[in-house]
Amino acid sequence: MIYNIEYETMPREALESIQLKRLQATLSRVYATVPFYRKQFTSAGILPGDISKLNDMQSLPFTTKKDLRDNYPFGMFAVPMDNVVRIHASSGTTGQPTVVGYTARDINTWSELMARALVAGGATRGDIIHNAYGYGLFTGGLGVHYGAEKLGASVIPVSGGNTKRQVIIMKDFKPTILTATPSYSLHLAEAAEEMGFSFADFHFRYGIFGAEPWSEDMRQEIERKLNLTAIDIYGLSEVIGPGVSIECHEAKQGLHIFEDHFIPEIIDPDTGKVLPYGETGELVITSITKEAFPVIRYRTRDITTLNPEPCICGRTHVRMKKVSGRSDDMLIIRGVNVFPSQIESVLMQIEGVEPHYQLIVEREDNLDVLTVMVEVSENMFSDEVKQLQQFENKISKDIKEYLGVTAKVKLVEPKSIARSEGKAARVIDKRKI
Ligand code: DLL
Repeated sequence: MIYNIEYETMPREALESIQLKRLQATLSRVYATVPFYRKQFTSAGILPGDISKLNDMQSLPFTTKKDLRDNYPFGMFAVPMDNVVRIHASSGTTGQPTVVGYTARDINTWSELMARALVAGGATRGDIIHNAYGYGLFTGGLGVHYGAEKLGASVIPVSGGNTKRQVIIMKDFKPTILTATPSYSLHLAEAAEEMGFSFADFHFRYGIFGAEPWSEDMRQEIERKLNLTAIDIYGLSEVIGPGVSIECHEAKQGLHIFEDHFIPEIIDPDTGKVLPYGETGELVITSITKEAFPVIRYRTRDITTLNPEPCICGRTHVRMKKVSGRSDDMLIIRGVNVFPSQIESVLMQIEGVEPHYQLIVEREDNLDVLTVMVEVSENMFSDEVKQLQQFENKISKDIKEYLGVTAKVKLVEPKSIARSEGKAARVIDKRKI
């Protein structure tokens, strides 16, 4: 099923003509109302009226997270506070949070996009959605909530945390869709098992997971452990929250970006050059319908690839590949570039390894040392020390073979790595402290 047939299956030409109109209107508005954008355009020698075709936008300057921080808290808002009905913020790991605002119309737009997303991910009006994304300043909880209500599904606003109570709710209310971060979904599965339940006894059809990178191998692990079909949803607070893009359950091959609201580009993160479809680089997004907090050519830092091929689901919107990581999450270990998700992929292919791991990076004698802490299954951990050492060596060898990076592997007791109720902290980079 498709929630908004007209827009989601619009032929390319019509879609691009809408994009151009909306882009032009957004540019004129931000130029008139946001001093930051007026300054940016002026220093690039561009007036909003100069943009007469979509490609012209490539001459507009990028907007970065630093720009948002410099204008903390409300400096990037394009409407007076009177018109702002909601504020969210992303905590970020360093420095000031990023603050975003929504008008009543923005909330409507977001709800529609989330309703579309839920339907693409397999939901219908008849579903009961167990929404374990955090409610609060984080956009996940309320984003899914409004979309679910717009669709007419039943939403359980359980939020993150109180994990045991969540298991009881799953058993008693019989929800059919789970929405959570992938890492929290595994925590829920583990808690259910500890309480003597299994997801096989629950009623989930689909899980709609996002807010953090998770590899294809992690998807398989989740589908196996939770007995559901796992769908990837992507978004970021700066652009709207969840609902920028989602996989369709029909293909599960790339995430459709709602292009009637967002214009995506892929750039080379080092040079800023726009790359053609099919090439991998940093995703840049321009929002073309937002009122309170529009962003122009926002550098997401997320690494992906765009695919314009038609999709079996009938949607015409371009698909982005599963995000492999953020350019600022990329680890450089003695000169070798590696994303945490690549290590995750290697780990998930090894039998006896649990989907809980942490990467610790340190510097010893001026050399980078990567330690991979990984949990193993109960029965494996009770094995002899010698066997564990052999297993550590095998994992280390696999990582070296697949990724070319040298890592120390440390097997740790089951359940000893901290569980998250939201986004998992996969990397501790002591070089940065
Ligand atoms: O994480 C919004 C969201 C909520 C998306 C619920 C999906 C589901 P922020 O807290 O601002 O917003 O974090 C945004 O999280 O730039 C990516 O680096 C990462 N991210 C989000 N979704 C995915 C995903 C929400 N599906 C940042 N795969 C983004 C990989 C993701 N990374």
